[in-house]
Amino acid sequence: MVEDLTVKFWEDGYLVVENFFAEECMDELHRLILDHFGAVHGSMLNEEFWDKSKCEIVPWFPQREGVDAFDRIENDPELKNITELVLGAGWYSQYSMVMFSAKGTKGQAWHQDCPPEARNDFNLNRLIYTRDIVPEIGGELRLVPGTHRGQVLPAGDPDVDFKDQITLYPKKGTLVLLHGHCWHRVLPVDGPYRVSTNYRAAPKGTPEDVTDVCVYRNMRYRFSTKSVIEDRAASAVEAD
Ligand SMILES: O=C(O)CCC(=O)C(=O)O
Ligand SMILES: [Fe+2]
Repeated sequence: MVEDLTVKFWEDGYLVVENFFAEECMDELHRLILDHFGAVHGSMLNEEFWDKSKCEIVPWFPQREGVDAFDRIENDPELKNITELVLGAGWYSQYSMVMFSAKGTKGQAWHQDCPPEARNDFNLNRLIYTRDIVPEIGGELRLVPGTHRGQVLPAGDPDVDFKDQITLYPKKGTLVLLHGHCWHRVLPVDGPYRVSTNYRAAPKGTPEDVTDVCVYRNMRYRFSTKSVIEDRAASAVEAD
């Protein structure tokens, strides 16, 4: 039952629901994503471009550009229902963001999307995958279950392994709900490219800019001013 799933979400800080979205819908969005990145960056099937470009993750906000097909996920009654069960009444949608990573890019280092000290201020990542995440391509989603309860990501080497980490391989049509305070990262992309789309939401009363400051193991970074607001390397301790 969907209610049981939300209990699981609050225990673990994440939840995976396979086959949440229809294949045809994923195919349509995937085509639009490839069209967009192809138009912006030249032929994206030209691997040399990606090999030479220094792009890591390239974001795209399709709903801000009026690409209506992306509204379909936003308005999906099942997605609204599970979001409401997790976040409670009055939650709101923040934005949808497609994240594109080219071959040879590093993925994302361990982070929390927003500072965990304000326990009630957090974003909910509602991640959808329009293509399978597979070991041959890379870009796996790695996280440490249960770390969403106000635990700050320890300072230290960005490329560490944690004892209790798990690795997810979401399939096309899978929904992953992930608490913004839960420690997570994206592994390097070895295959041609990797795509995910995040429909971020937040509980009632959460500041809209809650994800402005991201916590990495070596720093806290403020996106709006493009500045390091805390150098954490100095306070690094060995992680387990
Ligand atoms: O692309 C993913 O699988 C997760 C990306 C991420 O860290 C996020 O959306 O906050
Ligand atoms: Fe994140």
